[in-house]
Amino acid sequence: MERTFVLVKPDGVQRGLVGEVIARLERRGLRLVGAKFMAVSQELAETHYGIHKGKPFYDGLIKYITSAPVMAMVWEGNNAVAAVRQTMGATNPTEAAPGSVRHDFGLEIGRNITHASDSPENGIKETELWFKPEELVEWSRATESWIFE
Ligand code: IDP
Ligand code: MG
Repeated sequence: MERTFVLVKPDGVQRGLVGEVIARLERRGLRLVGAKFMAVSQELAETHYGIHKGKPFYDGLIKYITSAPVMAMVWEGNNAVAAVRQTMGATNPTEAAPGSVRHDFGLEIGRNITHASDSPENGIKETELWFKPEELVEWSRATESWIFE
């Protein structure tokens, strides 16, 4: 089943939105397989956002993501990557769909509350970067067949 890596970024944590983000993903039907509340090292931040190195917002982005704790999570489900990106909304909160997390709680692209993997390949890559295998839990819910066809 597809896995995607999700972060509640420092602004989301500071603003007390960890529970809100988790509640939305749970309600959507996704299955939580890993979670940890943690500080982000400079090295981890630079690896995670390596693709953005050299862009004008890169230094600010690294500063932002290392500025306070984050809630790192892995969620699982059919089409989990697309579903979570949709629940989070477009990168720029003023372009995010109404009802999405970034729309409902954000105003600026540099304070957009969450991260979510943008492809199934990156879902795997980012999960491996942030979590050790033993930190992930394989389990199933009694409701599984009412959520997955
Ligand atoms: P994503 O988080 O929706 O995948 P990306 O384009 O991968 O968006 O950018 C990573 C993160 O970098 C964004 O979530 C946002 O926090 C930050 N970012 C992207 N573009 C800008 C910008 O123009 N100014 C400030 N921050 C930006
Ligand atoms: Mg991205």
